Amino acid sequence: MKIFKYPATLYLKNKLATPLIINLAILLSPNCYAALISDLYISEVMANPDAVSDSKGEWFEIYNPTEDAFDFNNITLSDAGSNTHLISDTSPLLINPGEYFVFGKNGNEFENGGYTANYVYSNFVLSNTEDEIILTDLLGNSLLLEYTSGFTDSGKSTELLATDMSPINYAFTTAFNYGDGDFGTPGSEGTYTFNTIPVSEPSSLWLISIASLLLLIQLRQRKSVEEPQLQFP
Ligand SMILES: [Ca+2]
Ligand SMILES: [Ca+2]
Ligand SMILES: [Ca+2]
Repeated sequence: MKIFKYPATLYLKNKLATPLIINLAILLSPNCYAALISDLYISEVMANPDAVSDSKGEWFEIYNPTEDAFDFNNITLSDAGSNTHLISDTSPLLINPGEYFVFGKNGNEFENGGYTANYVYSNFVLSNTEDEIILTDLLGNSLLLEYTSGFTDSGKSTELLATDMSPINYAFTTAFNYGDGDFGTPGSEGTYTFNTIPVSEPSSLWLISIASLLLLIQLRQRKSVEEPQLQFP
């Protein structure tokens, strides 16, 4: 004799609906990006431009080594002093896997030395001696580069030549010019080739896996309840 714990509709409502809804919500969520700000690299810094003034020509570049896109909206850009800027736009500010993203002081290519800025910040200055670039999300995860004297040189960007953002792994760009003649590769590969690596599993996949596992467990439980029970006298 089959024993049903619940009528079918109730079973669906109580046992299947929640995981299914979770799965659907995750799959349909437009802002489900799994990479963290701390997974990215500050791949290049132009703190000391020569072709134009610092107030127009400073920029820095981010590289995304993960397999997930990242949205810079609601990330705070700051230093250890008073520089602070909340990155915000009406549309997603996406950096896709294996791509570069340029934060610039000035978005006008005829004024900034000739680079394309993906986002223009304010209230943030890159000192030519020592400074910090700190990007922090709402949960406190951060990406930090702290540099001291010797890190900058007039008319040359400083590029990351490894996957460890220690200042000793940065060097001046000398092989590539851009725009009005300063050295650097804003928005593109420089001397070092980064690889895209799976540093984090997409959180969406984890959630889908957990929800699917719950679903499987519940289906198995249902099956065992439905199976005929041997009755002994
Ligand atoms: Ca500067
Ligand atoms: Ca600063
Ligand atoms: Ca570059």
